[in-house]
Amino acid sequence: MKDVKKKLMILTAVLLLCGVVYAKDYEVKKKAGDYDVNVKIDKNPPVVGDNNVEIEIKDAKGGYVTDAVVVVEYTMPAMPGMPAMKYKAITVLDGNAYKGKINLAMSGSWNVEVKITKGDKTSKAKLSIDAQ
Ligand SMILES: [Cu+2]
Repeated sequence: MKDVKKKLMILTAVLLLCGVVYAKDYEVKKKAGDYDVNVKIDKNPPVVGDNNVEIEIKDAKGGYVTDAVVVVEYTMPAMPGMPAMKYKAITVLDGNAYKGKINLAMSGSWNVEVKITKGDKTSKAKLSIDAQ
């Protein structure tokens, strides 16, 4: 009896360990004008509800851009029984990354636009995510 418990505990530990190893962030690299944009979402795949987003932006020289205003717009086109949805999330700079939260109202494909404004210039990175 004790042996079975021990085996179960080891099995659980192995499963937990695997979970930790494979629970990777959802990550996409995109170009926005001259910028290299790296978008990370803490859920993989992104989920219906809250998802934390982390955005790193590098200029053409490879340096972090930390003085921009970064907004995330996410939309879903109209579908039968559902009007088009459009939301906006602001981000706050933390270290070298802009952090924000997007709340996906339903599962399916969302168009995400990262708008980077510096001075009077706005650059956009577009991606699409599939919420589960
Ligand atoms: Cu929808």
